[in-house]
Amino acid sequence: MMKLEGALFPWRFRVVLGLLALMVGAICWRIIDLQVIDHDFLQGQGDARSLRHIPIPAHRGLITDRNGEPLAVSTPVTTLWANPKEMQLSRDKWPELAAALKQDPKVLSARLQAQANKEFIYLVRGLTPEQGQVVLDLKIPGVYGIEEFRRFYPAGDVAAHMVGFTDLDDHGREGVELAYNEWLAGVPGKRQVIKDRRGRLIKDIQVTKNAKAGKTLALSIDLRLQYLATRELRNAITENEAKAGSLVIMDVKTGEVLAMVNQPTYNPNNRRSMFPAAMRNRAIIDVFEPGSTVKPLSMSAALESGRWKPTDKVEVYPGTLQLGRYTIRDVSKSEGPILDLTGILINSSNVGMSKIAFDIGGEAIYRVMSQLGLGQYTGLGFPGERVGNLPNHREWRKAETATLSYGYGLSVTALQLVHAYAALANDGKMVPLSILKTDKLPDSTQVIPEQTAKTIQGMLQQVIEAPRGVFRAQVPAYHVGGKSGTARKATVGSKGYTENAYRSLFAGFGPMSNPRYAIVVVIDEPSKGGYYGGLVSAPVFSKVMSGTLRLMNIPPDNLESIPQQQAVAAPVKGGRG
Ligand code: 59J
Repeated sequence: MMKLEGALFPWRFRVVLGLLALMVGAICWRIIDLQVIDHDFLQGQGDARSLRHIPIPAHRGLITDRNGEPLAVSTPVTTLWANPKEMQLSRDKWPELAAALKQDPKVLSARLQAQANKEFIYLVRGLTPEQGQVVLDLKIPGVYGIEEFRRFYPAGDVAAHMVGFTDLDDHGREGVELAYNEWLAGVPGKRQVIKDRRGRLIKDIQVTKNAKAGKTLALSIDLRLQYLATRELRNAITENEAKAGSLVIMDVKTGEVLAMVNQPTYNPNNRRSMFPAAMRNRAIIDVFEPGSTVKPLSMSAALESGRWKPTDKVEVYPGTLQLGRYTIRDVSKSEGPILDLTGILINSSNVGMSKIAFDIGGEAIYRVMSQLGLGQYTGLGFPGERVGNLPNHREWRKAETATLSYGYGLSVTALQLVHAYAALANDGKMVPLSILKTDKLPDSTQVIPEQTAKTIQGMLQQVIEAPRGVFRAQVPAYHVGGKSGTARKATVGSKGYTENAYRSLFAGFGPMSNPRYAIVVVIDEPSKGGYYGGLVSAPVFSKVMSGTLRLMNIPPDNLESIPQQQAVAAPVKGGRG
């Protein structure tokens, strides 16, 4: 029998076996050490070392009024977010977090539980950096902060419809914020960092791309006028228990919109105030029948035709005019059976206006209205702008001709109406509209002969200053001109007009010595007491025009109109006592 070699050296065999066993043991130990005991530590270290790019937010450009007053400002804020998955491990910290966030602890834990498999939820956006730091200092695992910018609107509801607002991600949503988003937004930069798996910053390496800040935008509006217009329009709407309203002030020489306000309005700093009705920039997105406020335009067409002069006479008696089944009516009794052209405007005679319209034809009136921008895009570039409608007919029937001449059957925006009046005020020259501050006078187009425009200006001054004129539109110390209008509102859905829903209008300009500002006032459905444009809207025009002329330092051209102040009586020497 052959004996095993090993048997000859039993001690040597045992040593080798022992060594082998030790080596296997050591390897096993190392495996256990890496895979079980130090697993968490090593896993963490590996994940920790990863290179990332994170965006650097770009500062959004400032929006200012024409005098540099801030209307939209970006301030740094901290947004807090959580990794709910990670947060499941520290449930005991949830009440503390809820308290710091001033949130209901039940609501917060319900949210964190419901989103337990998510790795990202917003906790709260747009805290001040100080408020954010207080929460971050709690060092609750799974709670992180991001630096962002947030828009703040110092003028609040006063400039809301003009300026608009941005969404939570700082993109323009409405108004100028939307229309000029590219200009304002800038370009975000990039930063290279080392972050761990959970997004914690380990090391800031370098800025690979600098953020490019957005540019500043100076609007044409004057915040002082914006405040003035808001106050007067709001008061009138409250007093007359009206539904809504708009007011626009224009510089007739530069085409700049100096103020554009609407009621109701909203506060862009408070998303809870954003009801759809409050968010409408009615001055440009609501269209309406302008009624008698277009009579001066029809009158321009009459003068331009060469067939009429201001002193020509028209019979308006008996205040109605039958056109087949359709009756044209004058609402108020005229001062006499026969009126000249100025008298037709003063008495706002639909009959008189219609008779002139039949003579010159609908086409002539259409042409003037169209050239003055009614039913045309203004080119303002504002989101949601409506064009309205100015109908053209190949054959102008009498009813169509008459209704157009006194303001029905067409629809316009308040902005178009003020633009048309601005051209009348600017001696017939149309200047493109602008919502941005303009440095040089833009090119203008002569759309109405200068002499015609000047004659209309004189007639519109009479409309306000004549004995039976719209005296409520008068402005102390200045001569102004304008026209009121009261239009039944067309019924929605069916053809026809409502019995008791009106729109009170006023459009005018001043000062007459050198017209500089045009204003349109629209008040929708005044429901308390009177509803005539001359009663409801004319006083708003008066107050806003008065304030505008003063704020803009326009010298008075009618000092005789204000009663001379009584000389202060000198103290009588040696009087009684
Ligand atoms: C009116 C209209 C409706 C549409 C009529 C106002 C027409 C008409 C069919 C009745 C009140 C009213 C196409 S009123 O603006 O004439 O400026 O302060 O709504 O005439 O034919 O109970 N304006 N208003 N007309 N429709 N269709 C007068 C006038 C106007 C005033 C007052 C009195 C209407 C002085 C209006 C003003 O000039």
